[in-house]
Amino acid sequence: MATTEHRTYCRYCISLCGLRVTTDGDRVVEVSGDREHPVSAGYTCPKGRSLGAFHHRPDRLDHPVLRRDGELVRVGWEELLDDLAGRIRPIIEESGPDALGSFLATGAAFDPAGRTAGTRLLRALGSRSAYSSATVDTPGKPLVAELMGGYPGLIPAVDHDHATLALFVGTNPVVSHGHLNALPMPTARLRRLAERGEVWVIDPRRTETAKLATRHLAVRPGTDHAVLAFLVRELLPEGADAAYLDAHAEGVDELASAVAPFDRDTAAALAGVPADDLDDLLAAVRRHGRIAGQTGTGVSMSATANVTEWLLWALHVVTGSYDREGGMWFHPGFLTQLDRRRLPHSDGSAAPGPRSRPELPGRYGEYPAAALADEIEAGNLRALLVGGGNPMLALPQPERVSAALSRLDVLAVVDVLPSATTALATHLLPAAGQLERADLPLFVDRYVPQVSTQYTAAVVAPAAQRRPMWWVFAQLGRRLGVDVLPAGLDPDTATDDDVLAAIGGRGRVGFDALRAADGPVLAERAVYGWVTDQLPGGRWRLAPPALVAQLAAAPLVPAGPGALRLIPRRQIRHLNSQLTDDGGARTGREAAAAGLHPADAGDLGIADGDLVELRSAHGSLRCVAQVDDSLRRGAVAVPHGWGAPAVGALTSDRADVDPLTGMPLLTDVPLTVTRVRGARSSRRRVPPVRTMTN
Ligand SMILES: Nc1nc2c(c(=O)[nH]1)N[C@H]1C(S)=C(S)[C@@H](COP(=O)(O)OP(=O)(O)OC[C@H]3O[C@@H](n4cnc5c(=O)[nH]c(N)nc54)[C@H](O)[C@@H]3O)O[C@H]1N2
Ligand SMILES: Nc1nc2c(c(=O)[nH]1)N[C@H]1C(S)=C(S)[C@@H](COP(=O)(O)OP(=O)(O)OC[C@H]3O[C@@H](n4cnc5c(=O)[nH]c(N)nc54)[C@H](O)[C@@H]3O)O[C@H]1N2
Ligand code: SF4
Ligand SMILES: [Mo]
Repeated sequence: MATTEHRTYCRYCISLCGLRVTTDGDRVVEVSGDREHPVSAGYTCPKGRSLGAFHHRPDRLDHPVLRRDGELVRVGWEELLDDLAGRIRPIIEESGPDALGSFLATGAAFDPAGRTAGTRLLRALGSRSAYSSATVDTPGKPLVAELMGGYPGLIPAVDHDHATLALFVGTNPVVSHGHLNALPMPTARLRRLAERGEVWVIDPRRTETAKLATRHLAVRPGTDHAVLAFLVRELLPEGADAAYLDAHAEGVDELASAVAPFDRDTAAALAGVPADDLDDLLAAVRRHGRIAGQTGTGVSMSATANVTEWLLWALHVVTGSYDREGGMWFHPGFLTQLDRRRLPHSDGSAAPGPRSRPELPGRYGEYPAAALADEIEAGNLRALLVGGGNPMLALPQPERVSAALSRLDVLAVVDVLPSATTALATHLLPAAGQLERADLPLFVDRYVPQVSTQYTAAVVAPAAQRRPMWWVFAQLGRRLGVDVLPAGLDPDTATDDDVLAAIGGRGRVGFDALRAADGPVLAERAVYGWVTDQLPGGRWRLAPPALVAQLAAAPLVPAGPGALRLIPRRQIRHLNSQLTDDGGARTGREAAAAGLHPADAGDLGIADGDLVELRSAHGSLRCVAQVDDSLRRGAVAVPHGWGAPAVGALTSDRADVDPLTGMPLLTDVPLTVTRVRGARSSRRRVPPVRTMTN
């Protein structure tokens, strides 16, 4: 058997694990971790290892498909693109360019050529209706970076080589492999941190990460800000890096007033943790002097997302931990090289939202996804291009989203597999998957824990009629009379490499050298000291008025302390909605269940495996209960991405939206849980959630 071995990297999550893929002709016969990879060193998770199976899945989208008189018809690319352009053209003529929108999400973040083409298409046509998953994931993070540091793209990264005190707030990297800080080989990296010093985890669940930590604070959901405000309050008079603050910060007094209400007892009562634990954490910060802390979706999806992120940043600035060894460095990106540029400054102000939701903030060239259904219902958005996203299961209120998407004149979906969204498509465009295209991690290389990148050639040629997403958008653009590709490239003749060279050719190492390396290239393990000098006026703004106001408005005592609250969680074998439907083969050990603390379950007369109904102010769903003693009492953990239960039914894109970012609140949602009567007899035991972490 003449087999070939390829070096590539996984594009499911931001860890970008290095892979060795063996092919035999057009068959992928083996996928394993790349032991020589400088960041992932042979590590992979079950998702990455399943990429060979993914490539050959019988349900992969292979042919362009058109919905004609309600029937799905397989057509050729020419016919599909001509039809699509022919339907979009009159919509733009009648309703203006904003009537054409895009939703480019997780799958597109890992496909820079495709995402760039999608963005350029919309821009060239003059449409402002760009949406993505970033506004249901983490909009508070760029906002805080902008308000405090003058630039939204500042991404603090844990100094894994020197930090002695690490703090993980609302993130479970052992399962997720990180939020904006990737953690490939999470167990090994966390153990190394814990051996060197202390690792603290703040999470209502005793997570897989918490189990590797030295300490765990099981806070009440939505109250992280209280813990951080308490720390800042106590550190300002004792434990702050006064010299750093004098030289590099403004607003110290305003910050001190803002956190003044969060004394030890207030913070402990609000967060629902023993005050002694807060004393211990404070003592740890004073002892270590520096801290390396990061948040995840447990924070970024909450009502207190912005203030928590702000106070974590403030904690770093107050202790002189930012941009310095032993704390957090800022990731300049291998390809983006922010450390070699002059950063433009901005102040966090927003453009108005779309017409139906003008109160929502437009930022970074996008509207919040919370406006998507309203814009369609209002008739403002008539055609939508979806690339690498599944809005049906990512957004609140799936029933409403479904009705809205079904009303569109055009729903064109570029994807690799069928999804809840492709099921509604008028035009289905089969994309080349991650093994079928050359790539560079242009938009995600700033999340990996070192300054490195990797070019990959396509491991196998695109099968069937699958095409790169850049080609799809460029061909559509050509039919609509606009040039989409950079550098004047011709969509009929350009290659993946041509497009990548045009968009990612300005890295530390030129595109040709990256391509010649055909594997990972490590530039530095960390870069310190490039941000502080570039701050507006040379100073961190410690007390942005918008955040001070949000903190002042946050309650100081828990609302309904005994009530149940929905919290999110992730599971190892699927990524959002991807890989949840795997013919049962690999996801069998994961349950789409609602986790409940044993005492809460007992109070409600619920046993493991019972069918339960979850109800919030926004909707309800039914699923199986899973009694789980790793949860804090009151927290009900429901994973997202499953079609049933579609947890979005419990959340709202209208009622519960953060005013500064337009982020729908997805954690700390009040809810009731009841056993569905008569269901016990048909009770099915849920297999235990076994976390595979390698
Ligand atoms: N296996 C897998 N990996 C993934 C994904 C996936 O679906 N599966 N999704 C990817 C995506 S898109 C993202 S954005 C990242 C997210 O990465 P993470 O943010 O690390 O996501 P989670 O693992 O859900 O961790 C969130 C944690 O927050 C906790 N939490 C909930 N509410 C609160 C709260 O109010 N306060 C605090 N302190 N904690 C809270 C939850 O218990 C949970 O442990 O993961 C990525 N990686
Ligand atoms: N209630 C609740 N809701 C949530 C969350 C939560 O924790 N709780 N999490 C939120 C978060 S963090 C996020 S990021 C969003 C996720 O929102 P999305 O990004 O919309 O969700 P995914 O399910 O990851 O959808 C990715 C799609 O891309 C496709 N895809 C994969 N690879 C490729 C490719 O190479 N090319 C193309 N063209 N397509 C590809 C997949 O098949 C899939 O259909 O959901 C959010 N919604
Ligand atoms: S952790 Fe898993 S999904 Fe993420 S890059 Fe590595 S192999 Fe892929
Ligand atoms: Mo996300």
